[in-house]
Amino acid sequence: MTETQNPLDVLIVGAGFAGVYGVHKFRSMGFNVLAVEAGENVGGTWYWNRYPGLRCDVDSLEYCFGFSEELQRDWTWTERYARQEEIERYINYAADRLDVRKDIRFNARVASTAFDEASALWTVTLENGDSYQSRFIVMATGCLTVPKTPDIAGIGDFKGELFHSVRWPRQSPDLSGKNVAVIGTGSTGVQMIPLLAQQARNLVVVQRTPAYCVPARNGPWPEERVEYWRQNFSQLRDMAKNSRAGVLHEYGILPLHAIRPEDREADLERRWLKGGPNVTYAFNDVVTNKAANEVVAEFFHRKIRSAVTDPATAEKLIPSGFPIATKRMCVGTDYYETYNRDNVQLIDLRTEKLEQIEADGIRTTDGFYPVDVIILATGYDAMTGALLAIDIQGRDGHRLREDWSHGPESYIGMGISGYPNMFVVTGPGSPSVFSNVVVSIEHDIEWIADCLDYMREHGKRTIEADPAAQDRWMDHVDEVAGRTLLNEAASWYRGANVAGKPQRFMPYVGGVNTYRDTCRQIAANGYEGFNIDGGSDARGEPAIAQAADT
Ligand code: NA7
Repeated sequence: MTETQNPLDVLIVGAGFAGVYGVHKFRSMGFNVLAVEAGENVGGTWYWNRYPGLRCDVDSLEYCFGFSEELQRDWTWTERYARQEEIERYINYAADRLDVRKDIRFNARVASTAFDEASALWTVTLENGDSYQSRFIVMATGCLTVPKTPDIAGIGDFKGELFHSVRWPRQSPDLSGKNVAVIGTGSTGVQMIPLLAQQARNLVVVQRTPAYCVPARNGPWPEERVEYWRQNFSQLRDMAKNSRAGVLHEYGILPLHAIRPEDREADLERRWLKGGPNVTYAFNDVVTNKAANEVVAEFFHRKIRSAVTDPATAEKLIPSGFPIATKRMCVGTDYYETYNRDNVQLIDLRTEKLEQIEADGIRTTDGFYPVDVIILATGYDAMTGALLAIDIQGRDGHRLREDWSHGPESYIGMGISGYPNMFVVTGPGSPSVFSNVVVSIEHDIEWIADCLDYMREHGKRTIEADPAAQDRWMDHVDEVAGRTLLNEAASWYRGANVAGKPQRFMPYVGGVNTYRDTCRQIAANGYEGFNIDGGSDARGEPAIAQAADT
């Protein structure tokens, strides 16, 4: 069944932060827009994820929409690092205030999208067979939505309860009195483990790679801080947009060698006490200079040794084999201290091999750990997982799954050669997850909106990334990552956490500020690097109806 007689102007896939803003923005420009969303409600990552301890690792005052003074003024964040419930409530508040739900179809998972050359229309087909036609599609599918389930021998034989953090039940299971195992010590594991340890009878942590965890020092926002943000929001937001990561970190401006050793230590200590990832920005060369990196890493190692009572456990928790800050820094509360509890055991897979999961526990080369519950905190098929879950067919038989079989390729993260009139929000090749993702989402939606407006104004039919411009952009993405230590870690940023996934550093790390300037320049030069085609579609109508007149 085709749901609409007349094609839509814009169909958005996903109703997280990007989909909610996209519906509002494009609709306010007079476009006929619809979002389709697999979940029952808005929220995206913050709808699907609800595991114990889940918080955002960006300050709440910054991790929110910045385009509307009103939205900002009428909402009060309660804590420095907002809990999932609060963020989910915030997105629902924004969706209500912007009245976007009427243009979102929920419980609608997209199975495929196909571009038709003759009509220059996309057909978007849902899993239930319903389909829509649209002139433009905007993939707002999110970077961290598709769970990665590990292929561990015997996992199917486990007779207890098995949960994945990304699909945590709405009714959180009662773990009190149970023997629980957590597999994974990334951001998710680090947030969950201290809370699970308080509930469970025994907690077994299966660690493949130890985490670098900075203390959150979370707590209620002082009223004057909230008020300061309320009064100065636009300026502060602009500062964030013009920063390296889209966040108001305290970016060190000097390299390691320019700072005296005693001053380095004092500054690291000050930043550690302040909490949050600022400690990894103490020098401006932490991710580009091995010596600077090691100074910060050793500072962390000392902190771990002083937090953990048992020296053998402390050694197990000390990361090795990758530079600090080349995997996502974890932000936690009492993470290392949790290993001082009598009911917590740590399996370090660097020294002990996981042989298999059995009906009632986990067997390693060192012994058997009986458990009633296993929680997989094993992460996501990040950045490309949600896009490639959809069968995307572009021009001339292009299929994204094939085109990206050697790794994702895009032009400024938003356009892909072979896929006209399709835009990706926070796609690989853009700062995306290497930034405050809400700042990046807003940028991308606004850039796409300007582009749609340009297409309408000039009566253009299709816009598509030029293959040569895309190649040059990807060389640049590789080159800026290559100037850092970031390729030295087997991180999800590189796709290294998913077996068989091609490895390429996916986010653009040249800086949010630089990226925004580049995108602005591309638009100012008439969408340089994109091929723009035609004046009308096959039926002799302008590519986008002059919706401003309606
Ligand atoms: P991450 O950061 O990908 O962490 C997943 C963890 O699970 C990590 O410690 C993995 O070890 C571990 N893992 C994955 N597969 C296995 C198997 N087969 N056996 C043992 N351990 C395994 O995901 P998160 O959900 O914690 O966080 C993702 C992002 O969400 C985070 O960075 C924030 O941006 C928000 P590995 O490191 O791969 O050796």
